[in-house]
Amino acid sequence: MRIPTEIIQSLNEQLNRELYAEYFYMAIAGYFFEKELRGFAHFFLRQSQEEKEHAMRLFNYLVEKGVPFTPLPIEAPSKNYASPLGCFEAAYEYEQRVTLTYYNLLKKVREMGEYDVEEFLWWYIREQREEESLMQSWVDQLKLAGEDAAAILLLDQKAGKGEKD
Ligand code: OFO
Repeated sequence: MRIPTEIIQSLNEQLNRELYAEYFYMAIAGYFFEKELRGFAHFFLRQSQEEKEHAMRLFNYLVEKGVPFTPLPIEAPSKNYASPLGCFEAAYEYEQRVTLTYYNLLKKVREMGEYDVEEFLWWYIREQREEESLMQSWVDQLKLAGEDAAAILLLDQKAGKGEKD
């Protein structure tokens, strides 16, 4: 069954949000490399790579459904962040916004009876839950660390090793 045009457009916008996230996390990694906080930099590079994979999953789905690909412009993310905490807060905030866009799309496809798309979208709903929880946990840990440079360096090391908590 063909996907309605309105839904194709929304899926394409989601793909664009995933690509923006890839670019956004790359920008944050750049900020951390500049600050010599290489653990956090590598953490964000891994997240950036994951976002690319999320975009590819959407791309492959559209191809499978026979939808011609329409590229959209990707906005430039900021490279200026106030602090490590500021970076994670910005990432957490973005993840929550993305989650909302998936909820809205899921609601729409349900109302339209587009069950194949609905089934496809559930993967993203679960993924967003994980990503929100991951970013929230780093926000909480960095809040606890406060201005304590030694504590921030320890968290940086932990992030570099891929430890979550
Ligand atoms: Fe693609 O999970 Fe974040 O945005």
